[in-house]
Amino acid sequence: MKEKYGLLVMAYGTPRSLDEVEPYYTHIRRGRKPSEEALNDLTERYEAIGGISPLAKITDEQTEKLEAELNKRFSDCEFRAYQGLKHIDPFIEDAVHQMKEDGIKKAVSIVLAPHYSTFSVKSYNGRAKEESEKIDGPVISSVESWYDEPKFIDYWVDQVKKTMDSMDDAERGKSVVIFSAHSLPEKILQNGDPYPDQLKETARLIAEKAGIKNYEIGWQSEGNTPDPWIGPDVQDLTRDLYEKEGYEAFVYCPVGFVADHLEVLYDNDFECKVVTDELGVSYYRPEMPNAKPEFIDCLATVIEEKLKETD
Ligand code: FEC
Repeated sequence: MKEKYGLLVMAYGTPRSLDEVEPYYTHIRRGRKPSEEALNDLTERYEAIGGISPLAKITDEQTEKLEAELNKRFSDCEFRAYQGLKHIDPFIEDAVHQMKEDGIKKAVSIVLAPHYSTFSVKSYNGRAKEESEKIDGPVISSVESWYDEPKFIDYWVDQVKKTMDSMDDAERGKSVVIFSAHSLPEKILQNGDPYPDQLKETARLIAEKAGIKNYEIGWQSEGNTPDPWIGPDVQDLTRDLYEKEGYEAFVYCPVGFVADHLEVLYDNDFECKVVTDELGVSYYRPEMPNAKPEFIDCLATVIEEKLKETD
């Protein structure tokens, strides 16, 4: 009989209707209800991208396709996928309980975010392991990061090259690529969090292979809290680069994310575009990985490598 393996796919989660925005936002704020104003602001952002975020559908598709790809690659075990979300049901803990109920003894987990940080990946993996230990659930081997996986780098190299090829020589000569990830409070840096260095390395690897000389690191989607967040923010960076370097085309690559969702469709495609329109320069944003075959192949390779390590 084939060995059964749990495949725990963890992701941020998104409200599936406007009614779910409040409980979702409250969960993000660790149980504190948002003010009326903050809630309206978030609801308006969802409305601006069409009512709800496509993230739920994309995460489902990524999970299903990854399960199928792993079952194709491994003939001696059967992978069964479980989705565990950070801020909405099915929560990470629900997925761990379901695995136990289904008799899963061993599982491998991956977070659909390439860069490790104490705020994100550490908390996803910690919640999964803690719950499993509490209920004597499956032993979970967790992928910690995959920001330098060659297939991930190649995905973005192809996208950047495709974007550059769509420009004429004059525009290409005055273009800059901005690689970005979600900002986090600056206090994470005090304890040597690897997040910023991992983003820098992703950017360096993509730029080198795509032959891009003009590139910068930016941070986006900063939260609405009084403490300082890692910068420069992508919008400020756009203005600065325009003033200091005179670039005329801006290519935004939000490589810290893997799907079309609010933080890309609003924070890049709306907010950054407001700035480029105001400056009279071109806005480009290559396609996100979503559930494209080459990205599923990348995730399956990351899992395969993790399993080799734990054998
Ligand atoms: O619904 C969607 O389409 C968007 C989903 C979404 C993704 C996402 C990714 C990350 N976040 C990270 C960190 C933080 C921190 C705070 C924070 C706040 C929000 C809010 C919304 C939201 N995030 Fe998010 N994030 C997404 C959505 N995020 C909505 C609340 C409103 C706002 O601030 O805009 C601040 C929390 C606090 O108040 O203390 C910190 C990180 C990622 C990338 C890694 C990952 O995917 O886990 C890091 C997708």
